[in-house]
Amino acid sequence: MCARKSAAPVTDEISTLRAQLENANYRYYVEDAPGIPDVEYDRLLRRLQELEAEHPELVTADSPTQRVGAPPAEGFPEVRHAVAMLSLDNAFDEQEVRAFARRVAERLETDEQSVLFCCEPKLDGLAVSLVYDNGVLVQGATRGDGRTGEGITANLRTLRSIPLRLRGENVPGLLEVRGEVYMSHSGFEKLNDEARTRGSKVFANPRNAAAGSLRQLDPGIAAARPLEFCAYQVARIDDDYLKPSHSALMRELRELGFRTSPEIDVVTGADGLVDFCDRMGKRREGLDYDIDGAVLKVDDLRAQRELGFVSRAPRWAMAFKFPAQEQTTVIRDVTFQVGRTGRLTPVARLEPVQVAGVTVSNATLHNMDEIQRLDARINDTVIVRRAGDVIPQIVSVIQDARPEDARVIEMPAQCPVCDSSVERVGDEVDARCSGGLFCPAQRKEALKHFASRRALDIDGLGTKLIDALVEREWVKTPADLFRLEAERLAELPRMAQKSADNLVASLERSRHTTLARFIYALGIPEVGEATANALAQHFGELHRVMDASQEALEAVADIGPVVASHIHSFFAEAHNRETIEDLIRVGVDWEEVELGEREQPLTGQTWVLTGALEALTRDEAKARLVALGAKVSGSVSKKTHAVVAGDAAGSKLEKARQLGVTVMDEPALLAFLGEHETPDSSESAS
Ligand code: JCF
Repeated sequence: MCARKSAAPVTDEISTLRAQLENANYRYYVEDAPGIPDVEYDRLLRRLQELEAEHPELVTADSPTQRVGAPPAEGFPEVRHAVAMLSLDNAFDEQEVRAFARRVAERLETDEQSVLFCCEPKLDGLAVSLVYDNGVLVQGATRGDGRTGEGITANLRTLRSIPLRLRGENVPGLLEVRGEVYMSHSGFEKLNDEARTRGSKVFANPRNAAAGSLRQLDPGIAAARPLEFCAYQVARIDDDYLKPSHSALMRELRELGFRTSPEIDVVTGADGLVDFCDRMGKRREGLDYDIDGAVLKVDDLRAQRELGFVSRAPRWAMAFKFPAQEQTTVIRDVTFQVGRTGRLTPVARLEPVQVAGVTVSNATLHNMDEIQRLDARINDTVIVRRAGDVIPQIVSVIQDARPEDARVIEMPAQCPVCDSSVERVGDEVDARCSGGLFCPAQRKEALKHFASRRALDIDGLGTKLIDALVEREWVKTPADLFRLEAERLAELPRMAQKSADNLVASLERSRHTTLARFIYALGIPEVGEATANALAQHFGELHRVMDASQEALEAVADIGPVVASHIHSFFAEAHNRETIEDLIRVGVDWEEVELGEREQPLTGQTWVLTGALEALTRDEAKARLVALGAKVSGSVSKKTHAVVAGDAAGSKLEKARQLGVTVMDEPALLAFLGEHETPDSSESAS
């Protein structure tokens, strides 16, 4: 016998659950501060679904359960917008932004520097409009042509950042809100990762992913996509809710439960506008979503009414557009670049094109697999994309534009630099030039590695200089570097006598190094800093490493058979042994690593601690790092080896991220210390 519960407690539980879930949504999506853990959210949602399944008469349109799995619609109904969805006029540079401020001030017959503007980043998504009747979401629609859009209410209901019911006691009888639906970079990456795992199609960019998701007839699909909504405009609202300014209305929208841009700012006059656009340009790379400019609005709503519209666009707003990040161009040729280990990388030579203010004429194609994935051929028209300071990428090939004379891209049989044969080992994706150090390209890269900061650290010996030295054949092997004379160096173009002297001085300094750095500098495939360190500590002496058997190498901690065989074959090559003897002949040396007093794992490294640690005090953490040979410093630079970031880490963490310095949290630090500490080192730390 199952006793039916009386209706009242169920109704209560349902409304409590709904309130808890909506609160959690609000905290998560609007305030960016999750109130409850995801598992708890899921538990509450499941409980509500259960109760509603038992009591279908209690299901309401605004219940959080209605965000998912509503039945598929039959095409989308047309929705006529009561107030047209406007387009904005564009400004492409500072001058046009200033002209906007001037026009506004003239029409308002006021001083240009006294007009307040409400500004925000321009999200690169899809505009939608939401209608609330007595606080309940009753309709959601796309922009369409501005007059008529598609009713996609069921899809929009699945977005947790769209309130199904407005918050608060006192909600307007009618509210129409506009905003942008978009996908964050992290959501997009996750979605594409999942698609890759399943073997299904990946989306080209977050905007396409968002658009594709909203166009699905099955709201279950939209529900599974990480879509977000950000409100930016009120189209209709009861008169008594009107505010004096746009920025005040935006604050009101937040109170009612909408997410608005956290970057929103009220600025003064043309200078304020220009400054805001500059700031957004700099912020752009750091944001987790795509923006394509900034939206600038006259803040005072009476002034907005006075200004009115010209044809379809308001006189009181302007979209400042960043230069486009994508352009189309043509692949004129594909050449192959040879790396340090002989790896051949295909590079597309493009018809030069301006992308975001920079001329792009090359783009990497990564490897033959990528060429196949893109189905790219020479003479194809392609879309190139430049994001921040990364190497330009080919996004896609416009297959319809393929000309008759398009040519298939093939891996050359001979190295384009030294003509040695190109080999593909086993099932490796990469093809390699077999020329080794006879190949000038490999020689250049090997020298760059040899001189790099973590190897011999030769200050002032940069890429261009190495290229020049190899091309003139002044330098063929690393040892030749130490035979360079200042007088000769000064003959190079753009090389002053002083720079030549400095370079010789820094070569002199770099001559004295450590065994670990020396081994690392040799550029043995698969031998990074850690392995070089391990070898130096284990064998203590270079000739013992050079003569070690495969088995002896495998006995070193963390060296497996593959790395051991790379090391063994490297030292088996006569020309590699000659290079080493030659380096010793020109005076490269290091202090002997004495047994028992060997180099510490962190010797030569600078670490930075920031934020609050829990398990360790700062002093303890510092002492343990110092015991391993590290220097602990208070400021982050590009020479910093790693930053340990505790709770509430601030600017140092940010700087580390900008510089690409390794960042560890406290658990990672503890694991690292646990791995590297020996009874010796922990003793000296305490
Ligand atoms: O972020 C946007 N894409 C965006 C578009 C922001 C706004 O404040 C907008 C907009 C389109 C029209 N405001 C209007 C009036």
